[in-house]
Amino acid sequence: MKECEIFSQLKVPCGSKILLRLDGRGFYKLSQQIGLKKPYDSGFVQAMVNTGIELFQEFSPSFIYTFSDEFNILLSDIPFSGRIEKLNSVFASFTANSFFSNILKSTIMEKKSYNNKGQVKNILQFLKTISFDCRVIPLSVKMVPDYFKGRQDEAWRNCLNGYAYWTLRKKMDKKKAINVLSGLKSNQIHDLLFEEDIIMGEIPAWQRRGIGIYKIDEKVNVYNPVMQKTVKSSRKRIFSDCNLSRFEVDFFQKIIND
Ligand SMILES: Nc1nc2c(ncn2[C@@H]2O[C@H](COP(=O)(O)OP(=O)(O)OP(=O)(O)O)[C@@H](O)[C@H]2O)c(=O)[nH]1
Ligand SMILES: [Mg+2]
Repeated sequence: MKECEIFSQLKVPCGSKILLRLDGRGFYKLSQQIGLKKPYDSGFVQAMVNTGIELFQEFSPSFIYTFSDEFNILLSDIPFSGRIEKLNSVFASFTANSFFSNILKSTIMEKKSYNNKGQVKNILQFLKTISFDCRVIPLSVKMVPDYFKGRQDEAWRNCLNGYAYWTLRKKMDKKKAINVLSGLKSNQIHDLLFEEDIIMGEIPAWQRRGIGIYKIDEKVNVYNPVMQKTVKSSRKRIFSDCNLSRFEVDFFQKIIND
């Protein structure tokens, strides 16, 4: 029967950079069920960042970029000999498990507002359905910056539309809000928000540009027993960057070469 496992030897192409994109399944419904703040819920975002850090600790990629309910993972060494079934299934299940425990911490365990046992049971029941899809995207080295620029543009569109939609929803129903927004150009959305005292340039960078997780050099003092004194050294540490600039080619040259 082994011959029926026709996809098991399907591998990523040799010589390519490999990108994995994971996306939460049905997270709109999840956001409603667990009562996330709109358009951004800091507990949810913290759970995404913590999950990104756990992915980094487990698989040592070059870079992870997250916004909304997605993770973009630029692999360094390609695990499982590049077998696509393994990459998709292991990354998706690892991410779902990690996100489940992180969102549990930032909702039920930290929010004092769920004091009713029935409500907690319902939320727990819903959190058990958490799953992520995963796709494998082979890219040439040259395409890596463009890929991330594309995702960052998507984060920005999400941010602008999210603020506009939820600002309008304070005054009108869903249908009307969608109607008002349809066909508006981005400068018109800016004006609409400006009238409500929301200046998009002042929104936190992590909402406008997403969050990057990567390794940085850190200076540390270590005791050298041979010299019998404390000396300066440097070591790498995982860093979650909530203050990203707009992605440029240079940023990825450093990430890929490190
Ligand atoms: N309220 C709130 N919702 C969020 C936040 N981050 C992500 N979301 C929700 O996550 C959704 C992500 O978009 P999609 O991936 O297109 O929607 P989905 O429901 O997950 O659909 P599928 O991915 O196709 O299964 C958004 O539409 C939001 O509803 C947040 O900080 N606050
Ligand atoms: Mg989704």
